[in-house]
Amino acid sequence: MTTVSDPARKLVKPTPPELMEDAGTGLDYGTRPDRVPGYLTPTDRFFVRSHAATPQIDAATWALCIDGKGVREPIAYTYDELWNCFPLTSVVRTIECAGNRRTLFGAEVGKPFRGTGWGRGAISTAEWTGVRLRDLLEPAGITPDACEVMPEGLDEIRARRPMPLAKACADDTLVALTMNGEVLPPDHGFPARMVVSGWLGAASIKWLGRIEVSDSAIHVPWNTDDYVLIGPDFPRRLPARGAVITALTVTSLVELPWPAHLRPEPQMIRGRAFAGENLVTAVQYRIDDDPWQDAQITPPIMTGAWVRWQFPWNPHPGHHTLRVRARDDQGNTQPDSTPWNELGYLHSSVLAHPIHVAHPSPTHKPHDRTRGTGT
Ligand SMILES: Nc1nc2c(c(=O)[nH]1)N[C@H]1C(S)=C(S)[C@@H](COP(=O)(O)O)O[C@H]1N2
Ligand SMILES: [Mo]
Repeated sequence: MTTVSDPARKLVKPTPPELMEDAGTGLDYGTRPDRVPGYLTPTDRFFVRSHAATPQIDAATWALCIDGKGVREPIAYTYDELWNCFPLTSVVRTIECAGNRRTLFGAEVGKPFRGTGWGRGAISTAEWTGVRLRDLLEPAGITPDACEVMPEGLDEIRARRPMPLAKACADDTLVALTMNGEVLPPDHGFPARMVVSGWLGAASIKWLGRIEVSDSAIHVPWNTDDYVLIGPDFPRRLPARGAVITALTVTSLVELPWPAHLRPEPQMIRGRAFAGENLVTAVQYRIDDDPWQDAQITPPIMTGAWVRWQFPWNPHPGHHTLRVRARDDQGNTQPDSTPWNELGYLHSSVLAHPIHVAHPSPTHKPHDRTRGTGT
C-alpha cells in the first residue's frame, strides 16, 4: 500500500494508533501509556499539543531575537551561533500538558469539559540538549528592573507565555536544539524550543522566534484566559480570569491500556509518577479494597522528570480496580478528587484503573503479551 501524504494534514510526523491516541483536533495526539518500554518516551510517540499547524522553518534564515524594556540592547542569534557560541547543557525533563486527563476529569465530575479531549497521554519525557536561556539573555544586558521573560513562537497563533526572571535564569531552563539525541523534529519545535522544567507544557514554547524581557508584568491570552484555574476554589487575579497555572501537581499513571486485560499469572505492573518541580518520594497502590501498599520506585529519581515504579502481582480471574497514588517531597499526595475548574486543568485524582483478568485457558501460549514492546 502506498501512502499519499495529505496536504490538509497539520503535523509532520506519522501518528499511528498503535503508538498515539488521537485527541480529535487534528493537532493533538497523546502518547499511549502502554507503548513506552524505556524510561524516555521515544520521539515517534512523544505527545504533540499544538494550537496551529506545524510551521516549516528554514534554519539558515531563522534568528532568535531578544528584546524588550528589560534589556539594554536587543540582540539576535542565528542557528549557527546557538550551536557554536554557547555551552550546551543536557537535561532529562518531562513535559505535561495542564489539560492532561481532561476526559477523566469530566467523567469524575459527571460533565465533559470543553477543550482537547485528553486521556492519560499528554505527558512524555525526553532528553533535551540546548543553551541555557540565561546565557542568551546576558549579552543583551538584563536591567535591574527586568522582571518577566516571555518566549514567543513563530506558529500562526504566535504562542507566548511569560515566566518570572528567576525561572528564566534557572539552571535547567533551556532553549533546546535537540530531543532524544537528534535535531528537534518539526512538530516538537524545530529549530529551537523552550524547556521549562516542572511547569505546565504551555510554557515550553515551540518554534521560538523572539524572547521579550519586560520591566513589568505581561498579560497575554495564555496567562489570562487560558491556562488559568477558573472556579470557586481559586482566587482570581485581574486581569486573569482565574489563578495562573505555573508548576504542575503530583500525578501518576499505569503503563496499561484503559481498560487493561491481563492473564491470571505472576507479572510486574509498572507505571510513572511525576511531581513537576518537586521530587516523587513514594508511590502506593491498592487493588480493589485491599490495603494500600508501597510500590518500588526505580532510578533515575529527579525533579522535573517522571520516575518509574513497579510492583509484582498475581491476579485472580475477574474484574479488578487498581488505584495508584504518588507523593512528593513537599507532602503533596494525589487527592481522591480534584477541585472543579472551568477549563478542566490539573486533574490529579487517584484513578480507578479497570482491569479484567482472564480465566486460565489451557490453550493460551504464555508470554505472548505484547504490552510495552510496541514498535
Ligand atoms: N509555539 C507553540 N508552542 C507550544 C504550543 C503551541 O501551540 N505553539 N503548545 C504548548 C503546549 S499547550 C504544550 S502542552 C507543549 C507540548 O509540547 P509537545 O507538542 O512537544 O509535546 O507545547 C507548548 N508549546
Ligand atoms: Mo498544553
